[in-house]
Amino acid sequence: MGKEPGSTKFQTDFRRHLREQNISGNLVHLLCEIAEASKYVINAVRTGDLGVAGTSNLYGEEQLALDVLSDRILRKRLMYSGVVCNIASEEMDEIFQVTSNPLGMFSVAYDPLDGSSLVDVNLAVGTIVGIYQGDNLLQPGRNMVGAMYILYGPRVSMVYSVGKGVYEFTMNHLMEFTLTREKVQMKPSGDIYSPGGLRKNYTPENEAYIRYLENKGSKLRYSGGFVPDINQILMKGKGIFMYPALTDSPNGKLRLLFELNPMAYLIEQAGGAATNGCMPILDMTPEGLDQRAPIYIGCKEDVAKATEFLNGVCA
Ligand code: AFP
Repeated sequence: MGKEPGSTKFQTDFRRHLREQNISGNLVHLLCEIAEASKYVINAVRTGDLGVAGTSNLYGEEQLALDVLSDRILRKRLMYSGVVCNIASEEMDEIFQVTSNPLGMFSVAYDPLDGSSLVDVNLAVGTIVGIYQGDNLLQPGRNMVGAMYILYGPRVSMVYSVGKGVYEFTMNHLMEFTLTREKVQMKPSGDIYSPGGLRKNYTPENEAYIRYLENKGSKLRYSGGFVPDINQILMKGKGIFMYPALTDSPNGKLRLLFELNPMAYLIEQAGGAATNGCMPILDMTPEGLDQRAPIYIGCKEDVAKATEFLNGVCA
């Protein structure tokens, strides 16, 4: 939940809001460039080719034309922003160096279109971005200087934080992002759960936690899209999302750099928590671009309870 900004004559736009946050001009510029790039991604999602691109990514997953197009839109925007030194994308095999001089620069890790396979059944998808100062992308997520996602759903919303709380902007009919929620805050616990992965592959510990949630009356809400599923928990301020360690994939499915760190940063900024079952996601040091990790993310008490049930069992 968050404070709805008072109705003001002038809708607060993103750049004006950022300038009021007393952050560096370079970071304001970077965040605005990403917001601008999302408008071209929206156009691609709405009208683009839904076919396959005939290529595969680092994980050997077939890339959809939309994945490749969205990645190219974001990468070009970041390359020419003048404030980015290194780029890592879920759709690229390695880090892309824009400049070797990290002074005053940022490095960006992003998933250009998470859940892209959902576009052809008209379900919500999103862009996820994590921002680091300097040139090191393989540092713990706790060192990030900002994170954001753009959710392409019935409405287009953008949620960001630079460490001073979580804010939501919604795109209006002129394709401008205007402030719709300030200082989003999560409740201590909630009644929604988003259980990723095949139940037949759950560990006994995770199975026990799911049964606990069901017995206490939590409602299952799962779309298969990380961004809309997290957004629901964040904006309603209640619940927990998990993509756990599975018997056939002990590190779960989701990627630490491109999916988990940015969302963990935002959820912690809103008073929630995110763990791999043993330690906070943001304290993990990525061993490589393709590192995956189990995740339990959402209300603090729900995440703590999950850790209790897991009893120290983690990848
Ligand atoms: P795609 O990006 O390959 O569509 O996967 C989406 C995702 O990475 C994430 O958005 C979802 O939370 C998760 O996968 C869903 O995975 P399952 O399909 O195994 O539930």
